[in-house]
Amino acid sequence: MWDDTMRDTFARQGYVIVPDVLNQQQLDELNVVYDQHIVERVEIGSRAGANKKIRFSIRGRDRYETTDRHGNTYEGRRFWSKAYRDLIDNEIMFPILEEVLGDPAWGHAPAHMPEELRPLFRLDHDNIHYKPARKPTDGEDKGGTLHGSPRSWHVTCVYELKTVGPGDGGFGCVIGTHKPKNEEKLLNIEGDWKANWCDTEWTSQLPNWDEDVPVHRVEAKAGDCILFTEKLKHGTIPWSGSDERRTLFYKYVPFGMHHGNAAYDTKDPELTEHQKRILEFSPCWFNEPREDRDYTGNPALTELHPEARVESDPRGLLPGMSPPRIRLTDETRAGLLGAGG
Ligand SMILES: O=C(O)CCC(=O)C(=O)O
Repeated sequence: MWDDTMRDTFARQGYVIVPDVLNQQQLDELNVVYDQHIVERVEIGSRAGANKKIRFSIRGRDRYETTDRHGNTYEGRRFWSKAYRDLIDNEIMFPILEEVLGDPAWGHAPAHMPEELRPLFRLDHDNIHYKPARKPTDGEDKGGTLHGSPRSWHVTCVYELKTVGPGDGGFGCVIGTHKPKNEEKLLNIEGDWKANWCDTEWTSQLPNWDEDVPVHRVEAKAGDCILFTEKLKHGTIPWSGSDERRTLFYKYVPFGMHHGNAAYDTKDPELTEHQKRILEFSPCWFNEPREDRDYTGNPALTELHPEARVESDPRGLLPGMSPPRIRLTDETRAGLLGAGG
């Protein structure tokens, strides 16, 4: 399934659709749990007087304090069901992730990461996007602004639980902008291109848009997975589908490369050992964990990998690709530079 044609598409566009990743039974199981969650959230929304723009995530799950085998403590989150847990290491997506997060040529893993650590990527966080079915008389849906940067280092699996058809909205992106040369074309467009990037009933693209960086409104069947690199400029297109939008986002990072650090319940007895490994923080890091969190209870997150460097060597990257930005405090940077790195 993951062949050179798909690799080329992913390298050129910054995203690719991996078809038929989930079968009907998996979809049914995921949708049953989704059904229960939607009912809960819609009720909360209407009590609070909120409009029908509902965006929610798995954050509502129960929390548990846990400690992993490296001594890190988490305020962990539980998954809803086996079907959701199985998405962590979905058998079709896993080998693809292993390659795009492990091979520094793709620009996610730093080039100085030792070979044996490259397969050890991690689930950093997950999101859910939901939209109710819309009628022409429903009010506006604003959608979202473009974000992503060629120096990002995370990769997302977008699972569609219902088909997204032509003109429905949902995931959109500006193809090729994961490469700095194309991103530059976008940055050079005069006007607020972040907000005005797509023509819909409620939004319009800037008239001076550069045709070299076209917007894709991505359609996908229920069960398909849209794989995209967060280097790519992407965002949410307003929803106008006559059916609901039900989308899951699983966001992965290379070993020791921190992003959002959701912190999962790594002791959940229902997780497999393999899944636990993918959820645990790496035992040491190549970029600094987030500055806005307190990691004093997490020994691994204060441990710099001995091979850490201030920059990832760009030689060996696929054509046009950018190395990951190595996020470091000034103090760590100075320390590494002082040590010659
Ligand atoms: O599919 C979407 O709604 C866009 C999602 C998005 O912007 C993100 O995951 O960062």
